[in-house]
Amino acid sequence: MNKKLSLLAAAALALSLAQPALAADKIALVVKSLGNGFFDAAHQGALEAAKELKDVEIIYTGPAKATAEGQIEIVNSLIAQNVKAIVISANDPDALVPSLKKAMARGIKVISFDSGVKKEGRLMQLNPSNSALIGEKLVKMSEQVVGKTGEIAVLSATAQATNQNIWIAEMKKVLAQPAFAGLKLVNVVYGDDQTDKSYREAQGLFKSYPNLKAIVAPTTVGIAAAAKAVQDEKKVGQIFVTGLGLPSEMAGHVKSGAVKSFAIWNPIDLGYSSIMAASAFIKGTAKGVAGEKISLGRVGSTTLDKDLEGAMAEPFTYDAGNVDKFAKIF
Ligand code: RAM
Repeated sequence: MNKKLSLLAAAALALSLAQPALAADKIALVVKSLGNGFFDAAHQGALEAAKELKDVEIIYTGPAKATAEGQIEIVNSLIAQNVKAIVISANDPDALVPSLKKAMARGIKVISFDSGVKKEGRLMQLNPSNSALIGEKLVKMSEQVVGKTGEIAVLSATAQATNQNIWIAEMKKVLAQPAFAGLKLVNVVYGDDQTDKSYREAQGLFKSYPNLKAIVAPTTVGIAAAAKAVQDEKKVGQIFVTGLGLPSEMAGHVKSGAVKSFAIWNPIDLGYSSIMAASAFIKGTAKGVAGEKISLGRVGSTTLDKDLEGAMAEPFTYDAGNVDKFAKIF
């Protein structure tokens, strides 16, 4: 090699060393709040998707408490960090729209999952399952423990949570049917997806409604806290708890008898699917139009409806027969 050529080769080598291989696309997974086992499982699925996609880095983030204000701050800082996509489970359907619109105006692909934002604030919403089906399941599981007549109460997450509010509205539609006329929904209270507040709200229900037969908690945090309160206050057999829970957090409560059955979809798959959908938008293979089929990798695909929403899978029911097996997974 002559001197000129070797100098060129050295320069080329220096350049290649200075410029690392293509930087990974940053996808932010913004959850309702940190410290929630449901979102930890979704994060696990997100990491799995990133590994499969190879060129993706996950930024897992969320506020300490499930508030829209906390999420707005986070979204604004993610815009400044130049992330490629934001995947959010929102604490409010409306409040986040302006900051998410700002993100989209800067070219960031925004999708909501689990708890959605209004259509104008995202390219699509990935629902874990069909909302009407979830509402019906919650009522049917209550009927199983209460029987045809009795008082039930809902212990929800936050008052503005999009997903819980939709499920409660669906429950009310089912309860309005003549077949469920004997089930009386006496109150809806909010534990804000905090264990201590949910526990206190459950205790409050025991006091206010001495004839209460079931607490239905469509939140993994609320259902575990309510079941513990039932156990601690020695109300097993008198008040049953049902709703949406994680097998890993509920197995002990099924054993205590406070819970007969509960439901959930696979949160790992939900996190995985959300990142796969976000990646399709980054690559430009997904556009976000009604009727479009969005690929969710190993989970399959979902078709967007007129509101640009798609669903992942059906909820699965857990009881003494299968809870231990799934408790090892999520
Ligand atoms: C809690 C959260 C989440 C919800 C589950 C069922 O972890 O509120 O949004 O989907 O419960």
